Amino acid sequence: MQIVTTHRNTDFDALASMVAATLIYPDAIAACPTDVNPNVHRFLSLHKTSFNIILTREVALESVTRLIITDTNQWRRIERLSQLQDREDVELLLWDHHTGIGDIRPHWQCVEKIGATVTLLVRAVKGQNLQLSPLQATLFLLGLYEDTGQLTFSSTTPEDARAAAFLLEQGADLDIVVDFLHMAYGEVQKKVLFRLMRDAEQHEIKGKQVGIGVVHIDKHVELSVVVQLYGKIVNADAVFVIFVNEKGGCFVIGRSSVPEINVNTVLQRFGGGGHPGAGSATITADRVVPDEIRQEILTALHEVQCSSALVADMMSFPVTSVLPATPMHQIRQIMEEENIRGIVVEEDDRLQGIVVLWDLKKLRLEKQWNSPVKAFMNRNVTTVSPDALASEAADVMVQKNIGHLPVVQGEKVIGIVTRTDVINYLYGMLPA
Ligand SMILES: [Mn+2]
Repeated sequence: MQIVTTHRNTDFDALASMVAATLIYPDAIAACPTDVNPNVHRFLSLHKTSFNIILTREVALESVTRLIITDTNQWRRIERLSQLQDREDVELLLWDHHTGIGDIRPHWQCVEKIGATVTLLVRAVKGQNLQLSPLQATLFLLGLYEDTGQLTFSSTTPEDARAAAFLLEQGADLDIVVDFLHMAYGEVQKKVLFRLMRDAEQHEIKGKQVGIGVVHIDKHVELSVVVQLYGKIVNADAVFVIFVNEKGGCFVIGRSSVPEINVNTVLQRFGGGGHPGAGSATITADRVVPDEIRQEILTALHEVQCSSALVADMMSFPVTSVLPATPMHQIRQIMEEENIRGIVVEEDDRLQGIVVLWDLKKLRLEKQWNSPVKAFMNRNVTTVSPDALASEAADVMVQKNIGHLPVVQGEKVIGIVTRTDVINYLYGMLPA
């Protein structure tokens, strides 16, 4: 009998590695320790029947011929099956990412410094072209994320990230992953969270809920998870927390879950940055008054919100387009039927020109209605990129007095901005 096992206080990397090993060694049975971590326990109580897992105490020790150990190199962490350590007729295999000194002396091993042990097994799964079920992929991703802090721990390797990509391709369910991953909160984080709950202010800015807090800390710890959790608990669209250290310096962490609030833009004012959804800024000026920073964030939020809408947010699509050979009478018909004043002319997915209602007035003779649109269209078209600011597009249209601004990505027209779109934008009637 072949047995796979793992360490006591089984975490997700351990459980995932054990289950993955049963794919690599199809004749092996997974034997799980009795004491597993609480979140693993919760996972197993729901999914136990989906995996073929027994308890270590159910293993008939005398019939074991091969023992595959995952995620530990120490016998003392192995429940019951450590009794097999001196049996010469048992072949020992080890898969682990702990490179410290251990006392397990395997006959064969795959031990590497890598973010998660399961990454090593995913490598073997890929190598053998094995297909994973979405449930297996989900469990493996849980293990991988737990041991790498969602790929943020410094122990994370590029291969861990590639393994995560592979598991997502295999159908790993991120909702389930998030549900079972418990972030590790230390005492400092708990204190910070408590103070935020007690002291942080809630503001409503243009219909969005924003939490802003100031917290004094004397120890540098991982704080972004707390900021994120606080935002979730108070159901804020965005949160900004100013951390003040004992030297008087400030560190701001921002998170946003709505496109209207761009954390990167707000924190750039303080020399920081990041992404629209997450960012930070370190303020090292001599005199830092947290309350001034708080005020400036609020000011930024009021300003940024009106100017941060992008062309992609305001444009109309799909765009009505025709081929250059389309006769003018058809252009007139389309404009009437669709009640539009401008039509884009494209060929092979490339913008060739634009024809607007005004152009129809150039036609003097009846037979001209049979001429192709390319004879009357405007070839010198002003365009805009979808990630330009909405305000920029509005400025261009006002300055050039044009009513139609095609939105172009590469050479392809993906939308159009009309005067109606600009008016809706200027009067704040963009869809939320
Ligand atoms: Mn591990």
